[in-house]
Amino acid sequence: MGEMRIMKDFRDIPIELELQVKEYEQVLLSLNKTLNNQCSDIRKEDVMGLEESINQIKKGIDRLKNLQISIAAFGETNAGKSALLNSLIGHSNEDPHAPFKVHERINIWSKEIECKNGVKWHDFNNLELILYDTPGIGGDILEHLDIAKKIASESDIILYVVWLTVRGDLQKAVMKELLETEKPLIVVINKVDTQREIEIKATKDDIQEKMGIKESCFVLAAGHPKQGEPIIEDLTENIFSIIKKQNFDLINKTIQSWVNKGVIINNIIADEVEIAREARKQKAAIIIHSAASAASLLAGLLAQGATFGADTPFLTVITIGMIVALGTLFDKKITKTAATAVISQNFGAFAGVALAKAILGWIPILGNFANASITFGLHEATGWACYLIFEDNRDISKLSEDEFKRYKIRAENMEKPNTSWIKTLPSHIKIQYDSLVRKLADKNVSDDERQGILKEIEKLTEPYRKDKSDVRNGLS
Ligand SMILES: Nc1nc2c(ncn2[C@@H]2O[C@H](COP(=O)(O)OP(=O)(O)OP(=O)(O)O)[C@@H](O)[C@H]2O)c(=O)[nH]1
Ligand SMILES: [Mg+2]
Repeated sequence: MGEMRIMKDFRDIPIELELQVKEYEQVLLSLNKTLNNQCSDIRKEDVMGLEESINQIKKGIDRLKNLQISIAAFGETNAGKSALLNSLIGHSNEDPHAPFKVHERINIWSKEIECKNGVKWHDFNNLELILYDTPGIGGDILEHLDIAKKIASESDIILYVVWLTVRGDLQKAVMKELLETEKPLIVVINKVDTQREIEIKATKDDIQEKMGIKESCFVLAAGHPKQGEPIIEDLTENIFSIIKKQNFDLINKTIQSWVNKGVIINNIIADEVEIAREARKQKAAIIIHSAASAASLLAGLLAQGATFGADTPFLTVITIGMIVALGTLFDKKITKTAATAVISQNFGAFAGVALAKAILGWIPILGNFANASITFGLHEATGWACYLIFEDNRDISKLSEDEFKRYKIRAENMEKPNTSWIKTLPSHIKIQYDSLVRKLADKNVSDDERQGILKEIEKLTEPYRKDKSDVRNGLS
């Protein structure tokens, strides 16, 4: 019965570990996503902090995946350490292949073999438990104490094996030393088959009183009783509960601190990105608004009978200028060809082929065909569709007409920055703004100059933009 329960506990450890690992991997995934999506708006120190957290969490996950916990039996000579370890791994001491040698301490322990006696006790997927024997202390060979202490110092859990009372000062001093390392320590009162209850209690009281060890740290055992089966169930259970409660937690604690750090930086970066994104959206709004205004201005003039030469695609240059300027916001260099392709597909899709051709100047303008407000609307829709395409990091020259249409629908439904503040600009600024928009519509202005004008508009209106107050609005 007891053995069954122990095995069940044992099996739970890898399951818990796996769940834990999955959780950390999830965090890692989102941190990596942030790292990979980083833009120039993120501060370098934040990126570095994030990288460090990611590396540390990775290390922690590796530790959890290859979890190896070492357990050392420590104590005075003849306490039954080696026999106890053999019992734990299911070997009888009479078995010539038993890995831990009973009564072979002399000449066996030397510096060369000191830490190499580990024997695998259990191996469950990602969790290995390794048992280590140590030479008994308090015997004739002084060197044994150093070797035993070294092995203990490298182990995760210490089984301090005693038989009868801890008599000498040496044992007490060493036990104190081990306790100070704050490693989990189990005091195994061994060979209980040879002791009466009163003797066991005396041993326990003696240690408890002198060393101040908690009741819960004591375990009774008989690794190699004269008669019957070894008594090792409590010990096994105790070790498992320590592994579950302490070692696992220790590693978790380390990882968790990095997870926390990573998540904090992640949030800082997310804020930085959001602020940058919102600022970019506002810049896009002023570019789109100015270009649309310039285009509708032109359309209005055309409607009133102005002629610029029927073969000149005047509206196209403004639209191209708008798309190129929007691309610049996303560090994208958009070619005139690519922009023209977008316009032809887009306008065709949005406004019908005939109107598109008219606006593009590919067919002669007839009367008031080019309506100012339709032109404004088309430019706005095109601008925001391009904005979304750039934001999605898509190549505008590789989008199908259907995809353009979908972007157009998204653009129509998206929350766009309110540009009504342009109307309420201080009058001296408004005069400059209107003059720049007129320049934008001037067919004698070169493409480069048009980009310069858009930049100028951006700068001129920057102090009056309304993005600072509602940074978080409309962000997914
Ligand atoms: N009655 C009884 N005898 C035991 C028990 N465990 C070990 N012994 C005997 O105690 C003696 C010492 O056992 P070891 O396992 O060699 O003791 P140890 O602590 O490894 O000793 P060193 O290696 O010298 O430090 C052997 O004769 C074992 O048969 C037990 O649970 N009950
Ligand atoms: Mg031994």
